[in-house]
Amino acid sequence: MKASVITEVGKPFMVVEMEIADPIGAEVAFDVKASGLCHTDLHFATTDFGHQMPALFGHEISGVVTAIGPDVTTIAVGDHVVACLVQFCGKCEKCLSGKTYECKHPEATMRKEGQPPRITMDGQPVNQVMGVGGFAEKALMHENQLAVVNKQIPFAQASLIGCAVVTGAGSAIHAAKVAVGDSVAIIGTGGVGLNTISGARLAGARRIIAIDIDDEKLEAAKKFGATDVVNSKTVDPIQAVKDLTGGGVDHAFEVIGMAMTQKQAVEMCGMGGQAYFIGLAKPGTTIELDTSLQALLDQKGVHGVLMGSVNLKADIPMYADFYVQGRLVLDDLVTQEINISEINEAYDALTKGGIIRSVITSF
Ligand code: CXF
Ligand code: ZN
Repeated sequence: MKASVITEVGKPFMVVEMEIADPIGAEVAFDVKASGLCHTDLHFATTDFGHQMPALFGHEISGVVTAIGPDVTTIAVGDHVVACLVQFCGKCEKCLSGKTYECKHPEATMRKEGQPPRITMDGQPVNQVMGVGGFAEKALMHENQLAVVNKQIPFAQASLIGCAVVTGAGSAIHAAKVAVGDSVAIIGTGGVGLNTISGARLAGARRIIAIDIDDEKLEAAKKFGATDVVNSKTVDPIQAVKDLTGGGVDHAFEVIGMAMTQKQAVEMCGMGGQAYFIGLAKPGTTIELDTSLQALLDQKGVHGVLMGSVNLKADIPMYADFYVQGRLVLDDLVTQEINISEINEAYDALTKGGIIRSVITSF
């Protein structure tokens, strides 16, 4: 099959031929119909996070099931599926208490030592990053990482549910448990930030303040449900949020992954407000916080959020239904559809701005 590999951190993506095995156990094989270019894969390809090379990235995919292993119970041939990078065993106490995103045995979704590799290149195993490996024509994954979705949702839109939507919307709905009437600020209105806005709207937030340095992105944020927009290039975002809310928000989401904006998120919270770090920051990023008497009086909280605290088997089909019912904006997230050979150019364009998501739909 055709696939796009990274052989060394800092090297470009390169289209190559790979071999993919047949499903065994609880594995599902499917034709990839759409594969989104999430910013995380660019981080992983350009900064050393310790991924074994050669690596097959791509974790935002949808497709049609072609074969299943003998132990698969939740998915059938012909189903439309969306993948998610959250790996869970379904048996540990975390999974059984409903926190699959904190699973103690994520390795249960991978083949064991001694079993033949799922994916190879020139006979050598390829690292299927986070169990997905979506920059390829075909995929082979554990059924726990796949959800079956409504066939009415187009593949490009469906693929984005697997990461941008669950991460963004889930941060508001599940991690923050935004309640009807709450006030919310979102710093960074890229693919994930726009979905945080959607999640806050679905949860009934009264005030949804979008913050970015790009007026075009802020205009887009209004379509997703932002009630107010703040350009932090021209005004101080902390003061602006305090002015709009009479003291600060109930929930502030940082979706960029930078120390400066993480600190802003904490500072724009009102009394009892909670800050959520969603964006992936470079290794070693730190912030300083005032932990004196004021911290006790403010009663704020700071949380790291992984993948919007998603329970993927329940949440992904739910978001697909919301889209089909016209209650979740996804069409405006797909900026362009590309060929698998155009990943490098598409990531360059993402870095320069003007792109929300590029989605591979041809191979
Ligand atoms: C990432 C953030 C860093 C850990 C893996 C998941 N989120 C989405 O791309
Ligand atoms: Zn992602």
